[in-house]
Amino acid sequence: MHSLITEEMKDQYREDGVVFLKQGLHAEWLMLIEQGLARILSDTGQTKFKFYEDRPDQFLEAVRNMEVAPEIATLIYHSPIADLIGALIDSENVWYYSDEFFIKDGGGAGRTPWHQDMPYFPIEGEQVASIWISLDPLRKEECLEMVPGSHRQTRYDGFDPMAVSNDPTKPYYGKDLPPLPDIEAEREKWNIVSWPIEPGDVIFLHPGVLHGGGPTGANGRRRAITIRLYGDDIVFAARPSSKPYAPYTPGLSQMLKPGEPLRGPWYPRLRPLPQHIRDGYM
Ligand SMILES: O=C(O)CCC(=O)C(=O)O
Repeated sequence: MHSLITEEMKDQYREDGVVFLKQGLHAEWLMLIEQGLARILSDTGQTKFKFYEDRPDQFLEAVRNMEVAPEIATLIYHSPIADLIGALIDSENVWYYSDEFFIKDGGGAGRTPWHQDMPYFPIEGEQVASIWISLDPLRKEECLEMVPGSHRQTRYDGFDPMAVSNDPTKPYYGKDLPPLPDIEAEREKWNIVSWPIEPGDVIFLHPGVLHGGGPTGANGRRRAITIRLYGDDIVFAARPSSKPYAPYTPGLSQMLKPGEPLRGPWYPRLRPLPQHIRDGYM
């Protein structure tokens, strides 16, 4: 458990699904993320998804970097991130769900479309949180933006990542859930929060919360990583089979039935720190 996480923050997380923590992460962990990012960018085996195929700006996404960058694995096992999230979601057991770089570089990079993460993730439960970390100082308009409390309201379909250039609300599954509202077109109707960011500041976010990412200014740079962890009450939940789960976890639906605790080779345990990880340096 972690002393930076107060009872008020836990209440706020349950209520809003969004908590801002000023200087939650030491500069040495940021240096490790930067080293991991350099490896990811030069690793041709790691897929970098370009959000806006038709635009010159660089907006790339890379997922499950822990599996290919030892720097990110070290961060996830050994930094205070798992302790911070464990305290926030009130779970002594903490597992890794995924991590994701969102890299906006070269100036003038576009928005991350508004969405909730839960429709993409084959999970249900409350004890789950993402920590969003930017390596670069950001203006409020460039930050991650969120609608507090929306994790307790309507669950919308996802957006289709292949269609963001033309229609950032185009439904991902087009099946059981209502399509995303066009929040960007009606910003004044929504209670949107964000903050100016200094490196070291972090945002905790429930994956059911509506969120989107600010664009960067002409010379802006916004290299962010989100790390998603979960606790005891998270179970496997099926999603429409027309699309793969995000991130890809082939074989998962063959191993687990809906409602079973989310355990499997994709989801290493982080807390308590497993003995084989401890043995590596003790
Ligand atoms: O950084 C961004 O622009 C998007 C982040 C995001 O969607 C997430 O952390 O789930």
